[in-house]
This record gives sequence, C-alpha cells and structure tokens, in this order.
Amino acid sequence: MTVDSAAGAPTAPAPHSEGDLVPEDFPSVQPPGGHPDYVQLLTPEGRRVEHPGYSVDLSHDEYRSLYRDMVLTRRFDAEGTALARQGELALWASLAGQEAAQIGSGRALRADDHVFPTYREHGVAWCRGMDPLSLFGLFRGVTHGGWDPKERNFHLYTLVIGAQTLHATGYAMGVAKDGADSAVVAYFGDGATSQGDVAEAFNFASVYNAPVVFFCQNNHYAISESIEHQTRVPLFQRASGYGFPGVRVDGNDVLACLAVTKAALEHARSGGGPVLVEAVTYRMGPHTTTDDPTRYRTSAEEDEWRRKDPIDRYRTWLLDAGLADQAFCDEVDAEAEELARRVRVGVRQMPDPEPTAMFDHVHAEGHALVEEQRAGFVEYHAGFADATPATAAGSGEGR
Ligand SMILES: Cc1ncc(C[n+]2csc(CCOP(=O)(O)OP(=O)(O)O)c2C)c(N)n1
Repeated sequence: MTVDSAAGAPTAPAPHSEGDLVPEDFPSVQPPGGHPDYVQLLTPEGRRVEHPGYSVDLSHDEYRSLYRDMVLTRRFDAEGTALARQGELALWASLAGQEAAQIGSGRALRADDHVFPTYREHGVAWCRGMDPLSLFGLFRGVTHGGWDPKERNFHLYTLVIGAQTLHATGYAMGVAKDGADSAVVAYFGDGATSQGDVAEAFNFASVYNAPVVFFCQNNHYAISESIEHQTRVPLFQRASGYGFPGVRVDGNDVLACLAVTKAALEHARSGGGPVLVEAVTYRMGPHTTTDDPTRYRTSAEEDEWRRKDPIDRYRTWLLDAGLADQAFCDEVDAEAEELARRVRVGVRQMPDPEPTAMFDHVHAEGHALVEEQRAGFVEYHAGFADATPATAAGSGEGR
C-alpha cells in the first residue's frame, strides 16, 4: 500500500493499463471439469477438480473442521429462525445456503485482519471466534450494538445497505498508513452493489490502493428484487471499471471460496490494492423472518439450488476421499445439537437492558443534550409507573 501520509494523496500505483487489471494470481480460465463461469474446486456432485490458479492444501483436521464449521453454523442459524418464529427474537436473517461462502472466506482470514459485515455474516462471526449468543442479543433487541469490535476485529452488523464498504475502505487506508500488513474485508450482498456507497468505496479503495477485499455474496436476491434487476453485467466485472481485479467463485464451494479469498487477501496485504470477489450462492430461506419468498420465486428454482447445497457436496467429498467417516459426521451433528440447546437457553435468559441504556454510548463523554433527553425519558417512564395496571389495561392507553 502506498499512500503519501504527508499529503494524504496516493503515490502509486500509476493508472492501470488494460493488461494488468487481472494479475496472474486471478486467472479467469477454468479447466475442463470445473464450472466454466467461476472458480470451482469441488463440483456439486462432490468431485474434486483442479484449477491452475487456485489450490488448497490443508491437513486432514483442517479439512474436517471446515465441515464442522458449516454444520454448526447452519444449526445455530436454524435455531435463530425457530426462536424468531417463537417470538423470542424480533427478527432473524438466515444464512442458510451461504455457509461455504462464509466459512471459506472466514477461514482465509488472519487474526489481525478486520471484518466489516452486513447482518447475515453469522458464519464469518463464527470463524472469528465470536460467541453466537452475542449475535442473538442484537436480534433480540437487548443490546444497542452487539459486541466490542476490537475483541475479534469483527465490526458491528450494519443494517444500512452498503454503508460498511465505506467504513472498511477508510479503515483499510488507516491500517496501511499505520504500516500494518493486515487486510480488511467488507461483506455485502448483490443488492448492495446498487448503492452509491459501494460505488464510492470501490473508487476510493482503488485510487488509494487500500488493502481491502470486497466480498460480495451474490445470493440472487435483494429481498424480492432478483439479480436481473440489479445489474446488466456480472458483478465481478464491475471491478475492472474501477481499476482493480475482480474474480468470480462458486460460492457454494467452500474450498474454492477459501482459495480465492486467501489469494485476494495476499494481493491486498502485499500492496496490490483492492480485489472484488463475487461468490455466486443462493439464500435458501427468506430474506428475514418477516419475508415470504414464495411470493417472488419458484419452488423449482429453490430445488435446483438445494441440489447444489454446500454442506452436502462437501460431506460427499470428505467421505469419498476417506478424510472423514460417518462416526465423525454423527459427532458433529451431536455437537451442533448441543450448541443449539445452549443458544436456546441463553437467549431466553438474556436480561432486558435498562431503558435508559440507549443514552449511554451516544457520545464517548457526557453531553448536555443527551442528558436532557435522558432526564425527559426517565420522567416519561415514571408516568407509566403511576398508572395502576387495571387502569392502563382497561383503557388500552399508556402501553
Ligand atoms: C440504504 C438502505 N436501503 C434500503 C434498505 C432496505 N433493505 C434491507 S435489506 C435490503 C436488501 C439487501 O440485499 P443484498 O444487498 O443482496 O443482501 P442480502 O440481504 O441478500 O444478503 C434492503 C433493500 C436498507 N436497509 N438500507
């Protein structure tokens, strides 16, 4: 990364020429056997294929742990949907179907890298070592942020679509100015690419050569808006218009996602600037528990994607390659049930925050206006305490 800290202006690189937009570590050619349109190392049938530019070489334990990560994440995510349906959470945004994109990319990260997520990155949170319960606190509405981003370099969930791509870009510029060789990853969806914030982030990151990887999970829908309503060109190709490489990967292939994200992170941290990764995947469930996807997509389409399930294909390969046996898969299932139980119990036991807690972190230090608002709120609440329950219930007022 080369930012002139005195002037605050980028010193390099010179404008890209056509030829170096796709450097050698981002080959676009898929060999026979793999998918022609994106990097793939594992077919939907669970067959390993090679790629000239991307490879993975993991220990048996590491291969097994990718499976464990995906199964556990899917299980606690399913618990989120169930808890929301039971009224224990205000909302849940399920990641079902996107486990490979999240675990593959999440496991490519180093501890000193920084993640700027949207609101569906439960699998990435898991890879960062976050306790899933902290995610649930946010969706239960008992916390005004969720967690301390400094603890795991996992920043807060962002509900303003695309905004975190700007935060990530600025943070990456800062990291580089500090002389660190960490990289920053911004996660966002296909719909976010229609936001101006994302366009600004791409341009700034490119011009300032920021060490940021833009990881787009193209799950085909922005709530009910299909990808056809978002773009006329494949999303990864947008990068070249900003002057940095873009690569498209099979987002349901955990090995390909791992390999491509690792290469992108290395490119970013070694001064190569940003990379856009488009992980082609599918959201199997609703957008959130308030959504009904049957109103905008067909069951035939859902069935087609179910056959590309990231966990099924990986399990098939693990078993066929002799890297795991049925006993291992059963153990993981049992561990997943235990995690779900812990989440269920933990969510129900979460204490409600003090009503005035929302005033606590508005400013780092005290602020007269906030204190005035706090006092007004306390007075307002005290008014409810005065009303007898019978009066309040009887009139239907004041609740
Ligand atoms: C700036 C802004 N505009 C609109 C919304 C409403 N909204 C919430 S989720 C969503 C769709 C996001 O789709 P995508 O970026 O593809 O991510 P996904 O939820 O599919 O993972 C929209 C439009 C919002 N939260 N923020």
